[in-house]
Amino acid sequence: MALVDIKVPDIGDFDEVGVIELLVKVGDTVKAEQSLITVESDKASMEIPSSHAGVIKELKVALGDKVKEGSVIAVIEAAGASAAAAPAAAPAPAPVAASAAAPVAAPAPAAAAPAPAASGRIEVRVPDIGDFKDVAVIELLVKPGDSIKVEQSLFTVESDKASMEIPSPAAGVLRELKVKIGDTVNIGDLVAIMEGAVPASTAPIPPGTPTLDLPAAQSEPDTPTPRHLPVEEAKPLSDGGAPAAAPVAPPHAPGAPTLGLPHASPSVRKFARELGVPLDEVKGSGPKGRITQDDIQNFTKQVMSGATQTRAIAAKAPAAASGGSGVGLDLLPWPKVDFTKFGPVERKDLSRIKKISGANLHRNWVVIPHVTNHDDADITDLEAFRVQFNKENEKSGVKVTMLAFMIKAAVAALKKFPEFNSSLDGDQLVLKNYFHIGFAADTPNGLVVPVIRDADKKGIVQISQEMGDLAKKARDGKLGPADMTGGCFSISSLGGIGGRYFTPIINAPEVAIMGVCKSSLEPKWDGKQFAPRLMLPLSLSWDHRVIDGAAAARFNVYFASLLADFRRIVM
Ligand code: CAO
Repeated sequence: MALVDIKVPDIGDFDEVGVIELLVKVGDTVKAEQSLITVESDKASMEIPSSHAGVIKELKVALGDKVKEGSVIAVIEAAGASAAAAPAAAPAPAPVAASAAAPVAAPAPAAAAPAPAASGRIEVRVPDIGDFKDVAVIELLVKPGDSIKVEQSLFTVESDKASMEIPSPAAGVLRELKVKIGDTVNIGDLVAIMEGAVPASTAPIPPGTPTLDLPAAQSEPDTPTPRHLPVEEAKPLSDGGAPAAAPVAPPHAPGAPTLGLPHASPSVRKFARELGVPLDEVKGSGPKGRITQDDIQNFTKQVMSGATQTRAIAAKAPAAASGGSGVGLDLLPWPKVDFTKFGPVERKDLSRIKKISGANLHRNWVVIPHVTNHDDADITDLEAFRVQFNKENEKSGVKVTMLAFMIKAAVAALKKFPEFNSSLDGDQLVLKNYFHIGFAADTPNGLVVPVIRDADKKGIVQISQEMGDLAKKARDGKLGPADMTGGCFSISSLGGIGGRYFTPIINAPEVAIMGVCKSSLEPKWDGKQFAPRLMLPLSLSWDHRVIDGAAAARFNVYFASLLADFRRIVM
């Protein structure tokens, strides 16, 4: 038994590639050639196999690490191997560059400088893709008429160990694409006709030479192209004649299980990473469920519009309690505690309302960039009027509440600042010409938000009456969907309870919410003296994707000014 360092073999011209998946863990027994990790560049993803059978004693890489040829990825206690015999990384395989026009017979180095170019028809052929036979075309990345840059990926092929994009060997206009999705291709197949600058020197592919190369082209120095892939029978010998750590993988087997990773090309993976899209939650619309760039864009649009949620968001509250992994948001798993160790406990199911509202609140909190502005409204005169009015109308049976005045003030403020009466829909803002105002109601089963429809067309007394009816319905658990949908803006009042300020969570797809707390008498300077004034604390939360801070401050000031002098509402 000996400890053997397993190193990254020759992976071509890359300086460094990212580790995107660990396929084994410490303690695992692995076979020779079993894949240990998956690495990825912007053009290819590939599995790095073990050069030895044995038990993994140490994993030297973590997700996100960068590795390059010679990096030690694991230490294995290898059966029957001596440390001295441990192979180093595989020697560079026979270099092969991409074919463009007629292939040249003589071998040439991979990084061969391009010879002077000529202009005209270019036949693009499949470059050396190692010993793979009948590799499936799974994605077309260009179409006839497109202007193509050198190295631009034309289509993606896939084996069971790697997916790779076939780059163009030259710049020009694509005249004809000779392959379609589902076709299988082999080295040398004519796949496209282009018109443009032809690199006169193309890479040679000595027939029958086993190689580890991936498609290559005349690379620009700073845009390395992946070349090397694990291939069967490609076992270059080390200097001493011992088997090198050249990775070996079976040839493409149609229908064989693919990588544990979601089905997507390297460039799509990169795109998803840049947007922070969890690929395993995206439904692929390509062949065999392959995820395309459009799928990523559509997923992002849906998340942003609130039409869908990532698993991390949707499952957070309930999953958190049940020990969700937190992987989607890169959070620590929810703590799992045996509370009975510390004292007696009881368990109670969350109410149906709490489960639904919890998931919605959590989505809104995570997806919307909330900002909350606090202010105070002087409601001394309005409260005096309200009390007086209620006294005069005691017999009517309707009590006018401060909240009804606030609903009316909200309508006026929405009219003055229309972006507060909007919803985001992808890249568009939907501005509403109606005024339905929701109010948060506390019920024994949890929080609900009934909606006063067309509040602009109703008087304060009618609003108070409807609010009373809806609040009762809410407490009795009798609100229907029609009572709770279509809101433009919400008010959450804790005024009857207490507190100073808080951060109300926006009720998506609305873009703002007003939170109010308990008013209190405060000394205010009137220019000559301190006078007692009844001050109402306001907390306006707003969606920073739609509303700017200055607009929010103006909204608050205007809202407060209406409550301070309600005559302004008719001005
Ligand atoms: N400051 C001081 N007193 C206030 C007040 C304020 N801002 N708002 C209400 N009050 C007083 C009322 O005048 C009333 O006093 P009286 O009984 O002496 O007249 C008392 O508090 C109770 O009012 P209320 O709560 O019954 O009536 P309302 O119209 O203010 O609110 C409703 C109705 C349904 C919104 C409320 O009962 C409720 O459920 N509030 C909780 C909302 C909530 O949970 N929000 C948090 C959501 S998390 O974002």
